[in-house]
Amino acid sequence: MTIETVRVPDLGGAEEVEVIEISVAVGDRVEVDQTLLVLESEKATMELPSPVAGVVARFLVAEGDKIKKAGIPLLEITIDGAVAAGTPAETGAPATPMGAAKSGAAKSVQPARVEAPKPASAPAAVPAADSEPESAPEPEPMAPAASAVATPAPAAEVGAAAQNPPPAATGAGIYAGPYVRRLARELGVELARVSGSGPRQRVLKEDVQAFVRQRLAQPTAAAGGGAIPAVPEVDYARFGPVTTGELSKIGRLTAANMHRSWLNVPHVTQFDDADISELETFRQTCKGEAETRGVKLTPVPFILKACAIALRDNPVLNRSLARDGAHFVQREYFHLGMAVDTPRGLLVPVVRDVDRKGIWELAAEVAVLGDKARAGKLTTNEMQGACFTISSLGALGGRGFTPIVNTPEVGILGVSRAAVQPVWNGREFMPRTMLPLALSYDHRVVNGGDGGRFLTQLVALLSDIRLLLM
Ligand code: CAO
Repeated sequence: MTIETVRVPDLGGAEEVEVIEISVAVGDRVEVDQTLLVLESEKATMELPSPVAGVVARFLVAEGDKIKKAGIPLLEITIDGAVAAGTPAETGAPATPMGAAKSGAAKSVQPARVEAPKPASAPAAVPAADSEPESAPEPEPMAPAASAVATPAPAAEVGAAAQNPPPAATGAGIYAGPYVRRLARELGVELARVSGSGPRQRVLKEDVQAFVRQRLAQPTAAAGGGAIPAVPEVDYARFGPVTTGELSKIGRLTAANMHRSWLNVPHVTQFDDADISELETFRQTCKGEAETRGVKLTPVPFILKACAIALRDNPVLNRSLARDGAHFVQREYFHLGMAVDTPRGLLVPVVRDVDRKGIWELAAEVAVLGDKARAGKLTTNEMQGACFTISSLGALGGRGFTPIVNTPEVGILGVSRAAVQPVWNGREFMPRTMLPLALSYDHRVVNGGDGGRFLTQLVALLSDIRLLLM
């Protein structure tokens, strides 16, 4: 039995080196020059090559160990031809890494300062390509220490491991020094996506740089969710007279909110028309009472009420996605946002507990909140807590539009202008007042079936307002 002890080489003036990576495992067959472990000083990373061919018998250090002296034994290798039964455990060599007494049977090999008989090609420790530049700051701690420990392995275990060697422990499972890890972190590069060109696929500084260069050179569309292509700057004045102006504060906030929703929410919009002929007839009959009450009765309060019922019966539309993307929050209340067009921009006051309020009460609240919005008198509280939003452009016109979900809500109803249309009743065309509806929803939470059921019920509720009482 011949055992080689591999020791810490000359530290080259460094006060301390750290074992930052153990590149092989007990039982691994190693060849001459194969990297055994990686040491890092303040300024350089050194891969320690094997001076002999053989089987790794045991480690006398673990990842994260800091070594201050050259000559400290690091690991032992059973040289080819030696019998595995003579393991270090039997030689009585200590398991503790620092200052461990060397077995008399073991030979000592220091790659940089060779003392023991060695193959002709006894290597010297070479600074790895990812050596930290002079100007680089103090190295950061490595990824979590790996499971390689300096415990003797029984012979049987060595044999089994040699047949089926475990992957070398590297903490995160990727071979890369702290400098490379830090570089990757700073550049936002996921190391797992970089192919390492170093020994044992070790990721080098050059690999990270090449990865970034390649990504930057890729067309944006192929980047798969990377940057948004910039809109080219246009000199409008070249084509005619122009003036410039500043967006209002509300305008800027709206732009930011819309952009956020547009980018985060996979939108689907479904369309349907509600036959509101009976609703309109009923509404006209209420005009007198509306005047008495001093309230304008428009279709909006009916739509609010119908939405609250449809939300109650289709609770998926009354959810929000939790930040972790794996959970949802189910709201048990029914507060509805109502988009209001104001001279200063779009505002969305919230009508609370719509399910518990009657049509007159809702009509009065819609008028009050609309007036407050236009007068710039809404409080922050009056604009918070919505479950779902209604955007009614019915008074303005238009046959349909696709509203943007007001995330983290998951649904929004766009209401367009009702118009009398010929509708086939199976025997004849009848003039019916049809209200175009568009339901946009967050497809991460709401499926087409959920959206379809919600919209179908909404259409039914508005087509037969007796159902609003149920
Ligand atoms: N179809 C036909 N007529 C409609 C209608 C519809 N869908 N909705 C409302 N109307 C009628 C009303 O009945 C009213 O007419 P009458 O006085 O004859 O009854 C008239 O249009 C004006 O209504 P209104 O706008 O004063 O009141 P409202 O309750 O319909 O709406 C509010 C209130 C606050 C929703 C509305 O004023 C508003 O600001 N809408 C704009 C919303 C918006 O900007 N959305 C886009 C957001 S995303 O960019």
